[in-house]
Amino acid sequence: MQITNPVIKGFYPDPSICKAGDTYYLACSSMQYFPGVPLFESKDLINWRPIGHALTRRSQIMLDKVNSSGGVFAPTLRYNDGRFYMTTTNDTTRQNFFVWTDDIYGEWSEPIYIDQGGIDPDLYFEDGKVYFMSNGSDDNGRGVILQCQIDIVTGQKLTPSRPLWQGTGGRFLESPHMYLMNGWYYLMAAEGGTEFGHMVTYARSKSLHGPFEPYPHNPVLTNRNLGGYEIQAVGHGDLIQDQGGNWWIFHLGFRQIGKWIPYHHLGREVFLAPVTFREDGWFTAGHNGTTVTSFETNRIPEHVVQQEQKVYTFENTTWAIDWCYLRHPHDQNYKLHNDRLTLTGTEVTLDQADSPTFIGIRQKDFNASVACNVALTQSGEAGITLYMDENHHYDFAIRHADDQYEVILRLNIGDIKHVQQTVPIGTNSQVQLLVEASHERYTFSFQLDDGQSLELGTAQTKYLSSEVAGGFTGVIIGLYAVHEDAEAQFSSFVCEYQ
Ligand code: 6LW
Repeated sequence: MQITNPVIKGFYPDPSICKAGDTYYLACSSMQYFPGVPLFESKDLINWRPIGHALTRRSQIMLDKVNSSGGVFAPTLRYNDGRFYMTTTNDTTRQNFFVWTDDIYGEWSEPIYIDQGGIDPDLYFEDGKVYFMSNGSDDNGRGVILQCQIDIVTGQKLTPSRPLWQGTGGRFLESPHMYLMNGWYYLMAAEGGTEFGHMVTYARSKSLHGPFEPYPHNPVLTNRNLGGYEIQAVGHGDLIQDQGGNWWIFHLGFRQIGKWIPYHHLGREVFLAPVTFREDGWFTAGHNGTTVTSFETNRIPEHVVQQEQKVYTFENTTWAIDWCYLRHPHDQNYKLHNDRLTLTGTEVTLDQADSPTFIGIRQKDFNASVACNVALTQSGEAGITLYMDENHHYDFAIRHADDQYEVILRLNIGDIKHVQQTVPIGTNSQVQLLVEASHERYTFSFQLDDGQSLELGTAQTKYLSSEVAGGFTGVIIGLYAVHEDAEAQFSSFVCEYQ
């Protein structure tokens, strides 16, 4: 069958995967968004269904005023002896912790902290013992993977943290995962940074504690030499063996806007590539060590069809699963119904690294049309924001000013905050906002109840990219209300991908 990448689209970085019975589960990082650590399930490795999050309670994760792209970094998801474990870093508080659950569709435990620094923690279970790894640095400041044994009940360290492997010399050695296969321990990691130089490297040893011998042809997977190719920044992966015994790597990458437009605004997404173990015990990954947009494979049964949800509405999504808030929400400002949403604004604006009244869904592909009815019942401003971070967002809204209403398009690109257009709409307090997204541009228009419609202008997607804004997130289609007297009703939301 033909597999098309990415297998999970939109801002879902740092995938980690495990298997329980005949089902695969996958977790991603979530930075400043809440709930934290989105979870997915799949029966065939190709079709992934979102099922919830690991961090759903304030007590599990401190997100108050965390900087954008701070908060929840890369997780590792593991299943051992009937129990799921998820370990991650709160990069803002610089704490590593894990949570566990016996029901992945339910709630997870309170956090159990581990006194080892670094990011990208990993858990490895063997013979009743549990080993914890994260990245760190040695006495000379060089990146190294650190390992200690922990008590899985208390999180207490049972051994000192020991350096295991220094990688192959690429910058930002991170994302360690440990696997045992046919008598070899494989220590896989990422190097090169999560941008265009990203790569997957690995080493192996006969002992869990090393010494680790690097794969002679590292990096085993990277797209860093595929200039202009749509998929870039391939790295940070996790291995899984399928029911048929085949190995795969799930990893992050991003899709750049165009061949000569090396920017990405959809965030880091989840990609899949085959892994093949050779007779000498080393493994190769991808297609000539790269990840491609589509490939043929006979490893997945022919009857499996790769499906994709193209339309997202209030009715066919679940608030707690598909939507997210900026940091911890003030619950009283959100009324979530099946077919409509009521938001109450506060003084907190979208320009602050705080928690404005905002609920969003990831932009999952380049070409999309978004429509939503917005009715403003009092003063203030409410609408749709294409949100990268507090300094980079395009706001398209209805606003109350001088006893009249207007539609406003405001572009926020770093220090440049520009009102592109305002159109007075008299006493109309309700509009239908429409956004057409293509690879390179967003086009904004609106329609009034009497059928009148008007285009407000366009804006380039690349100014919302990570290359402009910095950070590790992607564009979220946010519905928002600002100003403490603002109350707005949103209905008939449709986001349709071509
Ligand atoms: C993550 C690090 C990375 O923890 O990005 O791609 C960081 N790699 O490993 C944030 O997601």
